[in-house]
Amino acid sequence: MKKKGFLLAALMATTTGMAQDLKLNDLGYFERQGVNVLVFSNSFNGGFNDEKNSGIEIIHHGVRTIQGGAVRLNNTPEQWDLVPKMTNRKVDKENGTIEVTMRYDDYDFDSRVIVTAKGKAVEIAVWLDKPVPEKLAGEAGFNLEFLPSQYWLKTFSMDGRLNRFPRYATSQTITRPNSEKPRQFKGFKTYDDRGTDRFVDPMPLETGHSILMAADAPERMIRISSDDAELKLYDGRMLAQNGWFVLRSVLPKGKTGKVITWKVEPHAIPGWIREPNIGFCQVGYIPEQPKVAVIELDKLDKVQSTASLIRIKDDGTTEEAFKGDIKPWGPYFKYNYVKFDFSEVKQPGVYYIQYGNTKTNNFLIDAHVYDKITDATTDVWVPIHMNHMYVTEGYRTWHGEPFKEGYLQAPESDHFDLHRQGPTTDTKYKPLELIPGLNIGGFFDAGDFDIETGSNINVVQNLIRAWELFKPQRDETFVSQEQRYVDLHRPDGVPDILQFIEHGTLNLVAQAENIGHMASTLSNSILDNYHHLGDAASITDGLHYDPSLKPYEVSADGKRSGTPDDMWAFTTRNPRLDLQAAGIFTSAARVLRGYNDELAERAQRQADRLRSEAEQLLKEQKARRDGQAEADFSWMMGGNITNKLQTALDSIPMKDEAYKESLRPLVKEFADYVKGFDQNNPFGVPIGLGNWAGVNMVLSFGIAVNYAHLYYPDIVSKDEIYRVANWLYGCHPYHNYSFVAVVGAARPKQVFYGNNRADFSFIPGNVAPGLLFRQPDHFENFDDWPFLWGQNEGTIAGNTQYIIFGTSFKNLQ
Ligand SMILES: [Ca+2]
Ligand SMILES: [Ca+2]
Ligand SMILES: [Ca+2]
Repeated sequence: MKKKGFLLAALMATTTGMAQDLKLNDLGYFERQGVNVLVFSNSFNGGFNDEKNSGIEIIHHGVRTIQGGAVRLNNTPEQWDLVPKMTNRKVDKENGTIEVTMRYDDYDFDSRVIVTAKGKAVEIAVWLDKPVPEKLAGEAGFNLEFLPSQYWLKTFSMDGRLNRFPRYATSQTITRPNSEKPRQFKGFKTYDDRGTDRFVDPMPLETGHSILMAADAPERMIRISSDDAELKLYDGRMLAQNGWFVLRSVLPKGKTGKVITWKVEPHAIPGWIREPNIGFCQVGYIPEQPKVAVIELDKLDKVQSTASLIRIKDDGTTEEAFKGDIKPWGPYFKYNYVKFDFSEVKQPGVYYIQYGNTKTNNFLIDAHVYDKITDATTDVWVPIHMNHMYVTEGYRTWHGEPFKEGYLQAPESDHFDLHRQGPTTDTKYKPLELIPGLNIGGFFDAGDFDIETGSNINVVQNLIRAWELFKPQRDETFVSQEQRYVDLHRPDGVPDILQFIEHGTLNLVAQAENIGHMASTLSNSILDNYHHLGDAASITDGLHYDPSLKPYEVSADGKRSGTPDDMWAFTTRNPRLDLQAAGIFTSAARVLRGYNDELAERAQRQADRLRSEAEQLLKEQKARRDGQAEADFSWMMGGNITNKLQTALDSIPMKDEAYKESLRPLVKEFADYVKGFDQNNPFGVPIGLGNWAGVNMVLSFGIAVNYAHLYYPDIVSKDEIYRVANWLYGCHPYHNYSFVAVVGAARPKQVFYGNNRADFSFIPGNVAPGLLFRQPDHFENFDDWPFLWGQNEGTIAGNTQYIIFGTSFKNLQ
């Protein structure tokens, strides 16, 4: 494998270069044992703006605790504050420096940082070729951000004055005129000033020239000093719950050249070796399946020759049930991997793995371990994400009924969540006119509360697939469309999956009927309520927006308000989306007939109409754009072998034996592809390296393997179906927690990003995106900091995909 060979070379190069001083390694970052200093290996990409993943970053004893090192325009930058575009990055191996040029187009403002290794420290210097623009003087500064969950409750001392990082944000703020606030992304505002025309600005916790952080915690200890600039420490959580602690120095006015110099010295524990991470399936194993733990090791760690499986007996004592050889796999990115195969242990019981001095938590070997893997997702996560309903569980209300005022026609606009409304509405409605009937059914997209039409189509499609193939009869949810009320753990005589299909279909059909075609999304109109953290019912005031009233004023009849918080429907017509919807409507009509005939009828009517209109529109587009539409379409249908096979397998129930036989070469090709992952990486599944971790890809792969085994057990053996379960439930890099909230033996992940996302908690059944890759060689999944959505946010499309994966997987046991 090409990548492996390259990494092996890189590994050897970095290992031999290892010394006590920070050295610039072949991967383009500064390294010493226990400390990595990255300089714009990851740049601010503009996708979701400040994702707390960029700039100068420090990976400290294996944990990325510091990032955001860059010239910034705010004391405590929020997600939608402007981020600098990296215009150049120069790694000078000879002189041990990395130089980065940054630019703010909005202010025609360029700056440079030069980072140089100096013994155990790095020097960070900010250079200006032109003075700071007048408008940014006193605002622009060099910032570095510290992860709150790794620093709170630890000590710091500024110029010898002792203090402690606060567990919760309770420092002081001032307000300043909006005219002094640097522009935010596309001119949006993250805040509601309640008519004061002032914004909130945090005051520093401390100011000085030398700060020592976490002297009480050697893994986090760091010393930063500056002779030429004042250091100010802020708490970013004052403005946004996902803010970090920020250390900054304001750039001096009117100066050019080297304007700020910091010395940054992260402490390294002498001889530090990262604790082995023993990856295994936390949910447990059925007796007959292959059982292989993947052990992730520091590249300087000595490999043990054996590991043991220890049984916990009924009297509480333990015994060694199995001892086996450790088999090397080799380096994969930052770490070295070995495997421990204990497949021959088949006796049901409670076990743990012991490798050297490292013991795992316990897990079960038992025929029933997989029986409940989808229950939390179907009983709790999915119903909580039902929009336009009041959702309750026991004594707890998850959310009230959201968006009672409905949705307005979006005017032409750019949007903060990657949506656009084109120059025409493609509807009969005037901009900002109420489109009736849209506030029904549908599912919240993710940690945000919009209805992404594409995702909602996926949801209905996923649920229909699970229903038609496996008919899950589970009924643990009470759903009343008439009362707009959902109660968890209260059976009502109707299978829940059927009710979820109905709920998704209700919104999609309402879009087709009332808009005339599918909306791209039903989403927030203002950024200030898009970043909402809490009860969905309080995102808007539930009253129709009336521009004739003053802001915050309510009409005498209590039905209208002057607050422009109503949601918008983005209605630019996309005939391909209409075609997808038409497909879903046909399937939904088939499933709903006999349960909700009226809705089935409406779905069928819209399916027929949308299909013929969309085909006509595509034909016209094709004629206009000379083949472009067809090219796009064939690109969509191409895809990789997993998608190609899945599409083919999905047709089997409708086709004859000859069709099934004709697929055999494709299935054989897929079987080789599956086996190929044993050489690609130690975990045997496709691993995504994008800015959103790859759980969807892993689930697609898992579903395809399950179906391939179901239809062609002679080509794809049963042993293959455990790959994805292993990965999801704990056999993966970084840590060994199950990625599915509450599913797992002793250690599922505990912190996710969802609608409850300010709470350092989880919504049961959520599936995390998983391992986020940071360039050039670091995987991570935080379990003490929820707010990194690319690793911790569950999505409605992904979680319903998990339902098919889990349902098909269970059915194969
Ligand atoms: Ca969204
Ligand atoms: Ca039910
Ligand atoms: Ca409103």
